[in-house]
Amino acid sequence: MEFTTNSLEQHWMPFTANRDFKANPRIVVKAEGMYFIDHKGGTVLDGSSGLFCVPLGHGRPEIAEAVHEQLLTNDYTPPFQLGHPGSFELASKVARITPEPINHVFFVNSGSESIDTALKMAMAYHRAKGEGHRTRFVSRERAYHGVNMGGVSLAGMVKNRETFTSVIPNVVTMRHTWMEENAFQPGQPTRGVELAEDLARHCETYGGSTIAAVFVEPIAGSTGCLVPPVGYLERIREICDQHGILLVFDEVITGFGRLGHAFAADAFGVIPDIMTMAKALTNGAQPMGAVAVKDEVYDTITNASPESAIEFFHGYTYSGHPAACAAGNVAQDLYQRDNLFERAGKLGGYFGEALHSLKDLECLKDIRSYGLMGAIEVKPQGAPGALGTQLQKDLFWNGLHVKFTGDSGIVAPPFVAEESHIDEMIDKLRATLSNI
Ligand code: PXG
Ligand code: PLP
Repeated sequence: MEFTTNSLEQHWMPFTANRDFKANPRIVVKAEGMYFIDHKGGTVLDGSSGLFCVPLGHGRPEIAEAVHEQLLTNDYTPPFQLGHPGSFELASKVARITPEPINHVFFVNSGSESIDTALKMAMAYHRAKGEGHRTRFVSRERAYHGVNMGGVSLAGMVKNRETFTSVIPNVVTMRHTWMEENAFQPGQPTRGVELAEDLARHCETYGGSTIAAVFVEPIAGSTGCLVPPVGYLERIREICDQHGILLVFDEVITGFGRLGHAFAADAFGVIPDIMTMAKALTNGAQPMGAVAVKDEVYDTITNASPESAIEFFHGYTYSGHPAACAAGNVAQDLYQRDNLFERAGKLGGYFGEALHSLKDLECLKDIRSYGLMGAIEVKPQGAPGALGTQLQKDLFWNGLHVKFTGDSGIVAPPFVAEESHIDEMIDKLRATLSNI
């Protein structure tokens, strides 16, 4: 094999059509503010905040300087039985904005790791309570919970699991919440609350006392912004309470302001027991995720062990890495200083209307939106997802980055976007989609 510095062959790219990509690559050489610059010099507006993780826009010098300074001062501290100031500071900042009584934060390096961590926390919690017989988990069709084995076991997207059949057992799924009758409705759909009864039926079939936890994305993100029907999350919470089941909100996309509130839990007024988060924690500048839990979950697990013993046998070499904490601390300060969650909520109104203005386009099957998160779903042409994949490429060459998964393009602008950027996104979407 040839090894040259500009060969594309050796890097096996993630979630990418490697052969197609390498034949006609899309290489980003610079990212600044709302835009990418590609290797041909083209300017590409970032309509998806990267992968929903860059709300402050690209290339923030405050973050770069903090990471630089941190690496020179203390590049790495072993996170097991040692600590450094940055992780405690960041945990306090996160706990300050999570709903009460969610006040304890465990650091990981990605959303996928946050899911595996939450699964283990649920197991440890029930075991500490003498309920180790709760071995079943509930998730949902069309769910995305990352790609580690725990997340794949919970997954509801067929392509992410059909190749990988040896997953953890005892996971049952509820139906997803997309309904034809709700198509093109902005915000929360009015119909579909009865879908929450799937959980009651699982409790009846398997016994609620055998279920450890229910995992839901408050808004299913990767599958294309499926907003929960009015009353749905409230009903899921109620059933969990009736049966002593932990409710886990996967807030990897919805966390840190995307919906105009710190978390989806605040936006929908439903408080889970455990929240997983990742994407916007460091503004995408360093890999990092977190799991935040209610005091009761932390206390139950912690107090089940003797004073000097390790209470939870879990952690990663890079949990709470100093550079990631430095980036996270600055990103969290900027969100607060500039009231960016509030800004996301306000801009969300303009954004939702703008996105829904596309509804006359013949090729569209649905448009969904909430806060600064939305999806346009095209009617499939040929194999499912084929058109979506083509559109993502076409949009890029037309100067707009929108991440498609299957036939849904997920539009999620940075919170620092101006209305003119939203207009530019809509114009580019219209121009490209009109050509189908
Ligand atoms: N949970 C949810 C709800 C997510 O959206 C993860 C967990 C996993 O996070 P990591 O950091 O391990 O990727 C995610 C990530 C897409 C897309 O195109 C979605 C995600 C990641 C990449 C692409 O929809 N979601
Ligand atoms: N594999 C081996 C052989 C290891 O020693 C370790 C960590 O020490 C891991 C995997 C896990 O790596 P990480 O802690 O970065 O997740």
